[in-house]
Amino acid sequence: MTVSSALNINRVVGQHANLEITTHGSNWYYAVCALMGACTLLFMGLSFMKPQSDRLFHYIMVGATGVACIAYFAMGSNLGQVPIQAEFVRPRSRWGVGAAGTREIFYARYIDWVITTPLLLLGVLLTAGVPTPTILATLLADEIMIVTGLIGALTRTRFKWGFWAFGTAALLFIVYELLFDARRHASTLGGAPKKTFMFCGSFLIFLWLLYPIAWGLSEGGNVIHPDGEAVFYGVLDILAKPVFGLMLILGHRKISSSQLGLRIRNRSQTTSEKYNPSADIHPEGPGENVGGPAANTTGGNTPATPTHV
Ligand code: RET
Repeated sequence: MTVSSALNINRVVGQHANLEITTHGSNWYYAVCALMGACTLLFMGLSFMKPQSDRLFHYIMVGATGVACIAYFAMGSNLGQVPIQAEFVRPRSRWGVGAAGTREIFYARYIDWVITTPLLLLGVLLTAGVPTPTILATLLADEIMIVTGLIGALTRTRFKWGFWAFGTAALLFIVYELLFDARRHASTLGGAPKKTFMFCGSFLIFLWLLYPIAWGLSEGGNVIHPDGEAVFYGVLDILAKPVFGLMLILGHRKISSSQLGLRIRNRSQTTSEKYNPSADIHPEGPGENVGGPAANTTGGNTPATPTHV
């Protein structure tokens, strides 16, 4: 039985591909939706145990799991998808594809990722104390990676692999940035920020490199069934959001925002104090590493020059 026969709404709203998720796939998507929702509440709850000025990383994760919860609700309901003619039609595949013609492509997945993957990256880059312009460049690469992945998934012909290649190049840039530049910044900070960055950064790199493989087997090569695609991406997303989020938030228990070069006002400060730019003058002078923590060359845990956030 396909999900569409289980859910009447899809007789009206959803478009049907020859190859689409079954009720098993739909149930799995709903289960991940529930998990993402529960984690959103958990991260919200944990944020209330910290002062408002130390909640940035909680808010980042609440945003990431909250958006994923909605996307998984859409996918479980067989919505946010469109039938696309498969480039490789596999009438009798060992992996259960076994259908000709069109495959169900969930564009909702990419709308989730285009919003949430920059949040995950931001969490890691801020932990390492990377300067703002470099953070922006890395987030741009991330957006390019997701948008090219979406366009490739919606493409019928072999041109889809061109988009995959652009996306993978963008991912390699992100990996380079984390492995070389961000790692150096984290080492300058030392202590808990360095430890948290190393832990979360290497986990992120390992996981993210598996996504283009999942894409190649599902939207790209039409090798695995949409139910298999649901499990592959679902497991990756659970590791990349709830599990990664817990690691990041726990890692930040002993890190203050000022230690990372961030300047976040307290509620009391907003009424009684005005922002004083002269307090933020960077030792390297204007134009260099705008307020970023790389100025902290003393090593160890000394607070870096704050960036006004
Ligand atoms: C695509 C296809 C194009 C090439 C590349 C991709 C990489 C996607 C990644 C997604 C990460 C998603 C996360 C989601 C969390 O819920 C778009 C699949 C390189 C890395 C972390």
